[in-house]
Amino acid sequence: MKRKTTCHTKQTTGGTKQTTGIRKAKQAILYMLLISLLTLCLSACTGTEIEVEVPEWPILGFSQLGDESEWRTASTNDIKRAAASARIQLMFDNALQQQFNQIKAIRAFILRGVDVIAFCPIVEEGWDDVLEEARAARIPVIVVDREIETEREGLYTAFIGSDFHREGVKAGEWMVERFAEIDGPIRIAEIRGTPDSSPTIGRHDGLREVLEDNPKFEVVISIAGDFMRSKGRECMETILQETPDIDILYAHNDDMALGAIEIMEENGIIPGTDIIIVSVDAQISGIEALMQGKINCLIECSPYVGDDLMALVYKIINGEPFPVYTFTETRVFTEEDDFSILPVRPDYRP
Ligand code: GYE
Repeated sequence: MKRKTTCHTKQTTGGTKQTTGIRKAKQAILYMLLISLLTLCLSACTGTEIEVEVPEWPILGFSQLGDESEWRTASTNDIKRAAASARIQLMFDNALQQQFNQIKAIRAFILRGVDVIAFCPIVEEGWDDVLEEARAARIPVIVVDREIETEREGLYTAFIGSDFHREGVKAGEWMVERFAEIDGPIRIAEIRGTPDSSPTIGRHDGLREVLEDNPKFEVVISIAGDFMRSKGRECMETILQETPDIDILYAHNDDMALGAIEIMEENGIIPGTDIIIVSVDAQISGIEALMQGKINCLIECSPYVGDDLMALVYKIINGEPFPVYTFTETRVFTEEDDFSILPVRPDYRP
């Protein structure tokens, strides 16, 4: 694709990691700068406006839901890196945990006439109107990370993210195996993520599905922690006040597990020994806690979908066949693993 331009040429990129992608993006920016400089010199010398051809990058409007967790930071960095590497111009918006900010950002992308819109929906419901607007503007929409719930057909073009129900099931299966030789009742405290979000719903329901067949387990308390470390601390304080006698803590993400661990340690409880801890994400701090024996089991949820997302953007724009649903892998890492095989984060693919 080629775009005619004058001295006012402008391309933006995101991302800061020193990867091959970033190097390529830097080269591209240098190239653009050189062309702009050359154009400026020529027009200054001749007094005329000169047209040069520069490669046109597709524009992706991306609405990130916030920056509540280590997972989210990794996701944002990965999207920015992958866009730069794939030569996609990223219009990035951080909605600071507010659905109305995401809706506003999507409307701005529609007005701007971006090529593709992608967004990580903070909650499952409430997207119909804005997605109808995108459809009316004929802009394809990719739902990333979390899922949406809608009665209407065809409101989005593709989904890329994790299977949260499967994560809940894997957490439950690990608990069943870990406590196979131990008589019940086994008392579980659950710290949930953001209410009405798809990871919270999937991780909650997936666990329940397994526990239904294993009645010796009982979820004695379940409270929402919004996927934040500070809220994990608050939730653990409540748990210790209301139901101190628990065997397992099941946290819907590492950050909340780590907040809860701080409170346990402040109260003389040994995390991973006095209370068995299972959490979801397997980001770097979670992996470190697993290696220190403070977390017993991590269910992986990968934020690294950037490269697949950018490939999808190109396929959609070019009218090529593409997968409508792409799910990331869900591995289980435990205290019994050989730590040398644990993933190194960020695990950018070559
Ligand atoms: O598990 C949590 C984050 O939507 C899968 O959101 C994501 C979740 C992730 O804040 O850490």
